[in-house]
Amino acid sequence: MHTNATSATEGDASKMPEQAPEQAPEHSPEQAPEQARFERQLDQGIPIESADWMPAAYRKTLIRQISQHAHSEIVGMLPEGNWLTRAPTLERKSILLAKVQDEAGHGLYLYSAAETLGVTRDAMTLDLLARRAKYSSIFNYPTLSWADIGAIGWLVDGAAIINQIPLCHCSYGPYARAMVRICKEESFHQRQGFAIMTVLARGTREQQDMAQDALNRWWWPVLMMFGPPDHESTNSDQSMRWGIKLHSNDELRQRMVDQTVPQAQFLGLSIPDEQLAWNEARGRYDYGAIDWDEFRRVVNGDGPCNQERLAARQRAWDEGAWVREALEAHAQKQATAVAAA
Ligand code: FAQ
Repeated sequence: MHTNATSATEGDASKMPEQAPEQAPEHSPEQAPEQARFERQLDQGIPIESADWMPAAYRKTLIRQISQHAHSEIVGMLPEGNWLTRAPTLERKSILLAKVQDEAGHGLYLYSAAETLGVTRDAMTLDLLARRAKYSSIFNYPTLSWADIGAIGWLVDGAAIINQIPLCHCSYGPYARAMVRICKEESFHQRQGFAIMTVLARGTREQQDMAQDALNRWWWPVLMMFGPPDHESTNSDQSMRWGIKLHSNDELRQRMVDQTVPQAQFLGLSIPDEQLAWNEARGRYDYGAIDWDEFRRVVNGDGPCNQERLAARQRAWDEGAWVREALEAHAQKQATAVAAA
């Protein structure tokens, strides 16, 4: 394990643009005009671009969130990849293959967006492997049946869309622009998941049971995807002031419940929550208590598949060493040829 590399979130000082060194105080008196311009841009909804001055803490928070998002997309390929060789038909197999490849693309756009902030993809990957960076808790759960592929598309991509559509309007331009295409593709993913669930829900008794079992196992972990309850969310206040987050964790979670209950009813499946009830006064659903101990355990490395997921990423990193070396050698050869010319 390569734990000696510079942490992306701690910052690789040699790669940080000069105007915002990672270790600098929030802003010096000389930077007051820049800070004022930054605030003005936020107030007027003008995107912050990579060459603009930005507070070091804003840069650091973006690197944390975007890199964790990128890691989630890449690690998220693993549970679904598990079913590529066992998809029930050739058509389902090719659709799933396209979806998993889309997730790889999302990871790449997001790593690229984070790189505009002065970190390298290698540093971000090493942070993941050294457990300095997180990825979404949801991908630490196993895919036990084909219905889980339907449930992931329907629920996990459904949650991702609810969380990510607002990010198309977040304050950092490269992140916002990456999210536009990602959200379009996630919508297709959500549809394909719902299509799988529809077939199962209208199928044999055994298929209906598979669909219900998948919903039972994924429902609560999906609600946890939105992050801890607002009063425990350490980053929300600041991130919302900066326009990196546009809605609170609890608000987005509530939208997920409200959107999904009618879909489950349409499928004839029951949400595994006895406290779930329409609240006429609020115009929203009330739902039961989430097991936050489970969430903390999974985020801290003790979920059903954490070790397996990180081992897979470590293997990919080790086995890809020759590609990185070949690219480096090629770049050096090109540079030498250009210099000679
Ligand atoms: N898992 O203060 P907050 C997808 C951490 S992509 C693990 O509320 P924040 C596509 C959080 O990092 C899914 N850790 O944090 C797909 C923080 O720790 P830190 C990923 C979590 O950042 C579908 C601490 O808890 N989406 O599904 C989680 O303001 C199908 C305190 O929390 C994104 O990344 C969690 N669920 O809000 C792919 C979207 N929740 O870093 C394949 C962008 C919280 O301070 C197949 N990210 N934590 O050490 C966000 O919107 C935010 O980062 C949140 C968390 C909402 C995830």
